[in-house]
Amino acid sequence: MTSTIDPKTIGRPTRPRRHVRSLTGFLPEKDAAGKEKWPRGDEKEWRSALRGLDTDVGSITKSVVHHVQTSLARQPHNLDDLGAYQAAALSVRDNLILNWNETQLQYTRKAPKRAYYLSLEFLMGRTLDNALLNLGLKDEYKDGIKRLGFSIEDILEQERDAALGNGGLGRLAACYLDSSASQELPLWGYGLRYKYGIFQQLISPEGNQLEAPDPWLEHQNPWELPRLDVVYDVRFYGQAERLDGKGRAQWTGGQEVLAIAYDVMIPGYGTQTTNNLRLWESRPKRGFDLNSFNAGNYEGAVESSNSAEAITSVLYPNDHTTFGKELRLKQQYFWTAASLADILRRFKNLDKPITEFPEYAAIQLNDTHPTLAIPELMRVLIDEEELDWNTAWGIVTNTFFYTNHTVLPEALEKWPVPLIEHVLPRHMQIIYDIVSLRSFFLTRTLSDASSSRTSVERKFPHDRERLARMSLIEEGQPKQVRMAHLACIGSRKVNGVAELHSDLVRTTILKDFVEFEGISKFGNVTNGITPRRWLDQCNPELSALISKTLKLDKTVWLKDLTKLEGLLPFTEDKAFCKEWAAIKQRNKERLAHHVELTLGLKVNTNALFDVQIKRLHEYKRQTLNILGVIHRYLTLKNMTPAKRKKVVNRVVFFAGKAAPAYYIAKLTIRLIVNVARIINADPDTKDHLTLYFLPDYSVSLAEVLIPASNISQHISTAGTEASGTSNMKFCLNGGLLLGTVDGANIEIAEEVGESNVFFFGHLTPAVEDLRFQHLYHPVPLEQKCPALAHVLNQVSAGLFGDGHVYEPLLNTVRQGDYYLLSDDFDSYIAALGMVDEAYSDSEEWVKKSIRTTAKMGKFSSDRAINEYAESYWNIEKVPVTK
Ligand code: 26W
Repeated sequence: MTSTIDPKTIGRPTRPRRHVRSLTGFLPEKDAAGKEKWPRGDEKEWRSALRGLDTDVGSITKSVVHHVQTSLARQPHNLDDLGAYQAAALSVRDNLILNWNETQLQYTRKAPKRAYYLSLEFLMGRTLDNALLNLGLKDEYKDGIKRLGFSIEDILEQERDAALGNGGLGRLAACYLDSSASQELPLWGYGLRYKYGIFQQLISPEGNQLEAPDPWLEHQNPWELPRLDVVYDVRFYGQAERLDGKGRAQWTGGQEVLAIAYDVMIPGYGTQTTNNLRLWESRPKRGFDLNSFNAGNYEGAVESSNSAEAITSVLYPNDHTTFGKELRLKQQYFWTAASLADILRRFKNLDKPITEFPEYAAIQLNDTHPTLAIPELMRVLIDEEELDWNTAWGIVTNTFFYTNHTVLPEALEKWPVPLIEHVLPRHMQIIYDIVSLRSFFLTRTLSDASSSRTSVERKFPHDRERLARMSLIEEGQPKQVRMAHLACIGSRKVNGVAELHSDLVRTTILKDFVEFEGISKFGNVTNGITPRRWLDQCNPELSALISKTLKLDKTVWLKDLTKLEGLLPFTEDKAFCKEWAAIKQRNKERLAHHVELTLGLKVNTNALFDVQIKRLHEYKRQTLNILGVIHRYLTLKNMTPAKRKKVVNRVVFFAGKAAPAYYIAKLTIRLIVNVARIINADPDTKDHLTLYFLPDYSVSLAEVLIPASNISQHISTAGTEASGTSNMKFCLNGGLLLGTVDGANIEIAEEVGESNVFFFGHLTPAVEDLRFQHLYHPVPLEQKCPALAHVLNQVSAGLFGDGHVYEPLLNTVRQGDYYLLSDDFDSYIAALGMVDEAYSDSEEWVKKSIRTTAKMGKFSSDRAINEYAESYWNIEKVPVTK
């Protein structure tokens, strides 16, 4: 893409100017009768050619071979599994694109209100299998490819995960894309096309996590469509001069970067609707700076282009900890500015007054990462559209919606004022204007835009602390902008992601705003998961058994998951229970096979499979789990062989990445790996207890682990896990939940019944007091929890390698114990005992498993997305009809 320098533009303030005229979003002209005219050429010729794709096996084989020859330039003799995957993917892509065209044309025709999901992360995983299932063509492609001498299983393994996310937040965004398309809702996702996704995790023999880049784009990506016709300029740095008293300013100079769009097709399940995920890539506006080069400044010549490309080069691997890096700030502005410019361009095609913008666009902020969209829209409306401040603020606060995903203080983003002033001078001006002059917390409606006094002062006169607590600016060296406060006041509604979490958002981090703006603005939308990927795709046998038993085609219950309740009566059907248990056993053997293949280790499949897979974080308490395993090991060691024979054999699986700079999390991985090394080799205990840390956790690995669990652990300190979503995935696949009274665990227990889950630990209200006790009235661990003290001492003593290595980790428990391991240890061990006891009654266990799956209907992401559509975005379904 060579950029043409238009001298007229040098120095003139730029909205992210569209470079090349994009033809999308336009409709055929209409004749006098208002009927669409055929744009050009012979209509009959076009129409006979414009037919859909045949999807019989023969046509599919032809289509795959067509791509082998023309897209890959390969022959049957030099085609490997990767080539066969690429050809099959390109063939499936043809179907997606045709549906995508129809869907986008329909949206342009109907011009409905649309929703836009702004997320800095989309943890998509693999696409081929999901696309085949959503198109309902898996069997056809399975046979078609078989005829060409390939197995669908082998070629599915060739695809790399699109791992453009860290964990829960990113995967939720991916599930919501699947549900929006499946529910035929006009929603687009906007994100970044990182060159490198989340790092690949390697584990050294000592147990150290090592990180390697994830070059997921090294092979052509068949699931994206480069849109070189959709390009925007984005400015950084420079200076912003106030123009007039009306709050307008001119932002000039600095660095301009190009944003290029790549579209990813998002097929709905059992519908032609195929929505869009638009990912932006950064490119230098001026490729190569010839002048610097000619002046011999070779570094300078490429510097600007490197810094431009760097913006979308890599995903920040931090989950829950902000680092305030300039490049991260540039990522956030680059993405929000390009997305807003694109959304405004689409709205402008409707030729409606700008004040009607909120009636045609609802923009969801996925956590605070896209919060700069608020001052960016203000900038465009004031500086470009020349609206007055209050009209602009009214539009902004009726367009945005903000979802909070964590209350952990270290995860709440705060950007240093000097950094924003340097990178985004105009936006810092606008943020200051919001704080002081113009509209700090002005009422929403345009009508009472006249009053200028800051209304917080009016509502809470002389309450200086409250004003300081609520201010967007946190005093200090340097001052910082509280992004959660800006996201809150700039949004029409705010929500948390599970009942308890939304309560905590209302009563802790945004308490002052609830008291100021009223509780109605602060809602809850409990998270969900897509049952297509997380049941039908990853557990096809269970899906088939459910269809057979409910006597319903899966296209019915997969789109109305409450239908699973129809399974409840079958807990009394012996044959069904037998088949249910057999499928679980086969899924356990499939996992064992995967472990043997990847780690060369044998897994005892005649044992209870206990799984904890999620990002490594102290609040998620993988440390509690591994200390519990050591306790079990020591208990087994003290048993007689005869006694050991009576225990429930257990295999424990861990998986999860630690943020590269998160030392304690990495130490936890090292302890887990070394405990495994010792206990798996211990002849006394290895038949009764084994442990595995599976490296490089990903969406694809989760799809193998989740169907195989008997029990999964979600043991975060109460009040710390906003929701959790893997808990829902395990339960949907008949795994039972061992957890704390936290996040969505609570709502899962409400649905499946307390008797089918294993709860333990202190409740949220007790947490603060216990922490206070720890600090001001500490009780020696030996006295408080001898069992835990013994375990820690064994580790220190070197039972699992040099004990000194683990001291920093052990001391987090011995001193402060911020996450209350010492307070929950005994009830945790008791709960593990309850699990053993329950598992020993295999018949009742199977019934618990069936009841759990049967009552998971609420946790479909279709339910969650429909809640957003109805109670937040106010958008309606737009079925794609010919
Ligand atoms: C700035 C660094 C950073 C990066 C990501 C801070 C915070 C995040 C995310 C909000 C962390 C996250 O993924 N939160 C998880 O979101 C899930 C989806 O709502 C919830 O189910 C999890 O409980 C929550 O931890």
